[in-house]
Amino acid sequence: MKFSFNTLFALLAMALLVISCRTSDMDEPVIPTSEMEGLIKIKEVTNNTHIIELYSKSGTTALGYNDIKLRIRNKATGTFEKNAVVNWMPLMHMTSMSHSCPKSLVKKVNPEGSLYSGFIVFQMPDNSSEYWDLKIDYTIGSTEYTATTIINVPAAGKRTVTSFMGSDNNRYIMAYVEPRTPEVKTNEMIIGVWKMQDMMSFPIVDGYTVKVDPRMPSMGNHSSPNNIPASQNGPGNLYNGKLALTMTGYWKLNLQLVNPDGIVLKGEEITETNPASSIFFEIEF
Ligand SMILES: [Cu+2]
Repeated sequence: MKFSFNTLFALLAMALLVISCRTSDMDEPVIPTSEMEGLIKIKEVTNNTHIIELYSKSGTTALGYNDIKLRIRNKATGTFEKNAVVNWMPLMHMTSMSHSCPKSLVKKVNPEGSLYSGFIVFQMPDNSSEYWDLKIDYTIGSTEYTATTIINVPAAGKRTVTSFMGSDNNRYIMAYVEPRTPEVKTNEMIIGVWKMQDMMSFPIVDGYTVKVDPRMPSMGNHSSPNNIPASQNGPGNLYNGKLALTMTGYWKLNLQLVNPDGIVLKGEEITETNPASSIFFEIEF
């Protein structure tokens, strides 16, 4: 058998290709690309063992409801941890005190994937002397890890979260969740309602109703037909309703929070003499 120089060269090239593929596989582990689709990295948080990558659709964090994803890369192996049990605690450090905000549990997006997901509702913006941070505690096997990072929550032009005292003397937080991209139609609407139990715990409120009256203040304060108040399809869930938008522009979504007994805890009906409710969201599209 006779090897030509060209055959030898081709074999060598193939061998190199296989080696280089293997190497890059180890650096960037294969993960279902679908779970990362549409996500932009917010930032990386580093501790001694891991780099935690935080993601959102916009690549930023904002006042109000935030859908946040994360994955945990092992510094030593370069692979993403798939079996972590993750908890998080957002904390606002104010000059006089500290407090948390409404948040979900952190869950795996796909059982075989490496992405974790949850939401956090920042109810107030940061400023030059007061800031938010996020403490991420996670367990892999029996080992506990932690990492903390500062989260930017800039003041916003439109109101998408409201915090108030109800007539039952409970403090509530309500946040606009969907539609993120409103359209001229009857939109599926999602709103979150939480009670401030204390500075650190903000459980979801069950069994209430949120009445929404969308108005266009610049056009005679007209409303829209066929809105449906937001309610839960089960305890512990966000609230679903219908939001009818008949044209593009600025809309004020006037709100009323109603308890299971039908008592309005906060917010007023819109009438000839009352153009706006004391609690509302704002959208413009
Ligand atoms: Cu605060």
